Amino acid sequence: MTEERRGVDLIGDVHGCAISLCLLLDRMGYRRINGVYRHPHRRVVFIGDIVDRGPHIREALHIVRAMVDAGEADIIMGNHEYNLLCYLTPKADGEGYLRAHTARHQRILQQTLDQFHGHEYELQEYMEWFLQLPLFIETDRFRAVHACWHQTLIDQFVEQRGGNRIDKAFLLRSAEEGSFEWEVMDRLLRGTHLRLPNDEVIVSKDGFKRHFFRTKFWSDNPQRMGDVVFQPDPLPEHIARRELTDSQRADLLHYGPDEKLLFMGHYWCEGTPAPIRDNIACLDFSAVKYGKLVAYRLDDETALRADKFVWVDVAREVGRMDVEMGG
Ligand SMILES: [Mn+2]
Repeated sequence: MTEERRGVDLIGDVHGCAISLCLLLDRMGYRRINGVYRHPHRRVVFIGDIVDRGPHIREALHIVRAMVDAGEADIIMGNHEYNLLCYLTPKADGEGYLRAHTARHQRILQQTLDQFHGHEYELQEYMEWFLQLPLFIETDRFRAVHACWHQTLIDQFVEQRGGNRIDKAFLLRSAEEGSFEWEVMDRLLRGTHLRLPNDEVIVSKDGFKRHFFRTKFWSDNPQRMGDVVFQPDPLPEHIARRELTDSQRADLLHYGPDEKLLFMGHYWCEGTPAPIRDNIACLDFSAVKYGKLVAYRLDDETALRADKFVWVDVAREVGRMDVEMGG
């Protein structure tokens, strides 16, 4: 079977849920051969966010990287891989790090740092690997990006870089808010958002204070803030009812219904996996919050189908994982 005829299984945010990842791969017919999960006529695309929060982050990275190195999978960068890179990369002038070591930032990646304690060399190697991960993938059948397909930025990026990857200099510049590099990483990996009016703050379920809410980039002619919100924490009623201003509307992107199939992660969806629209699917169903680890099994269809989602319900992953950690 030629490479381009292989079916593609796209997998959403793993966040250290390595046992669930093994169960999901097993359920889809992948078998571990010499330490690498393989399928006779399918391959995987990981949508990013392998790290942070979950109980088996090193194991999850090991499984994913072994597949990528063996040509059994591709992976695009998630905002958590990017954040970790920035957290561990000193600024060019040596004054601190690209991502400040604040309590808030540290809390998000604490499990990753803890689980790599005593494996600092391995972590450093993963940082080099993260740095060269593609930000997006486009094939004749589909597109994949962690949070938001922004065609204008992607076109500019490809023109400037001749491909879909950053490098160290790009990473350093991406720490400067407002730079082109910052905008690319922010939009593609964190998505679009709007500021809450009147300096209001939402406290998310996991205790983070937020001045912004995450927005859809596919709404057709939205009128109110409630029409574009896309996150598990609902907007307070008085904010949801608020009319969008022209400039806010101009900031929202529109991924049209006739565009290529698009897969993303990132958004902490809940409930039963299904397409958002015929050509858009989110594969993040909050695995690390005891939701679902989700895959979409893509073949030759040109409209997404609800019956092609596969998932495992994530149980509390306890104990040691029996994963070969060599290499
Ligand atoms: Mn995520």
